[in-house]
Amino acid sequence: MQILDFRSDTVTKPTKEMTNAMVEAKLGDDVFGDDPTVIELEEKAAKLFGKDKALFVPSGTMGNQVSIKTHTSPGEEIILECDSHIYLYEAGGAAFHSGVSIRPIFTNNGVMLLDEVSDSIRPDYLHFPKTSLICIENTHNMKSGRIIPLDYMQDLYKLAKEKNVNVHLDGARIWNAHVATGIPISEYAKCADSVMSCLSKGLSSPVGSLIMGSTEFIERARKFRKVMGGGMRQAGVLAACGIVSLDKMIKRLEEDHECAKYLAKKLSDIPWIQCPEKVDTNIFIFTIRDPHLTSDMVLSHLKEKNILGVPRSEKKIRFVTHKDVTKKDVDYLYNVMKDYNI
Ligand code: TLP
Repeated sequence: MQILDFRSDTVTKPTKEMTNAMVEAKLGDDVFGDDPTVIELEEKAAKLFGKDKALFVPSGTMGNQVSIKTHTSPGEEIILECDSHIYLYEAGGAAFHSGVSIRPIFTNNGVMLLDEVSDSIRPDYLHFPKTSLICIENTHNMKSGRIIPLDYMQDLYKLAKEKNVNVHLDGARIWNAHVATGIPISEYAKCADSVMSCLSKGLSSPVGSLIMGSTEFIERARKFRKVMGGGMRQAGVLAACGIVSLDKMIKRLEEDHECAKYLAKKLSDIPWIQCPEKVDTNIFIFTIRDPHLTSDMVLSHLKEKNILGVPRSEKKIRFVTHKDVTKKDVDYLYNVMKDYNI
């Protein structure tokens, strides 16, 4: 039987159009700066985000790490939300690559209170590190794919600029926020000095992410991408998929959102499941109510039935909807979960 893979939207396989585009791609050497397909992708992305320039990078993690490195100097401090990807899932990269300390702000919904952000920005004082960056994540992965509201982002950016601090947006899934709200991507991007966004999640490219920013920022970032080993040669084979992602795969994210809402509705009638407060996009993180059950127990049962999800803690499990799962798959998942004998 086929495996139903709800672990992440990163598991999506490239479309036929992508594999054709890979074969047809005009190639150069991107470290020499002359791969025409990479140039085309970067120009398209810069335009979409309303920034001067874009830079193609192998992964979202590298995109975030290169951005932090470009914005900061060792010994400085960055502010971010306690459950953000940069804090939880990048293997301590900000300390490792950039030598910065991290000031996490605790929230229930991914929205850092402006007063707390303001209080966390260090005054100029001998004993303090300099606060040089605030990072935000939209949509917020660990808060069940929640959309961070645009007006909040505008207020946060205003505050940051008043305090002379830069803002980096981890917009790995900003496409999902755009599709769900109808707000242009460039409006979100206006609230940040740099943006990272992934092609290899719901947009289904096999590999690749982008960083967008000013010309000066991207030229410095290019150097750090090289330092981190992210300079790729005939990268046009990958960029060709990225172009298909931008041209053809954004609008269809609506289907993933609808599927996630369908999943949430179905699973809400299972007594041992506590659903998230709301499901804005394509991520569904639920809590196990039963005191005797753990995530690992539930997931290994599901695996026996050919369903995959990921643990987010001992009592939390994540399912993500994407192009390669359907409502029919959700029905099967629901039946397996409903019949789980606890
Ligand atoms: N997230 C992955 C895992 O690493 C958790 C996933 O399956 O969701 N920012 C955000 C908000 C992300 O969710 C991710 C990937 C990244 C950055 C990093 O992207 P990659 O995996 O391309 O390094």
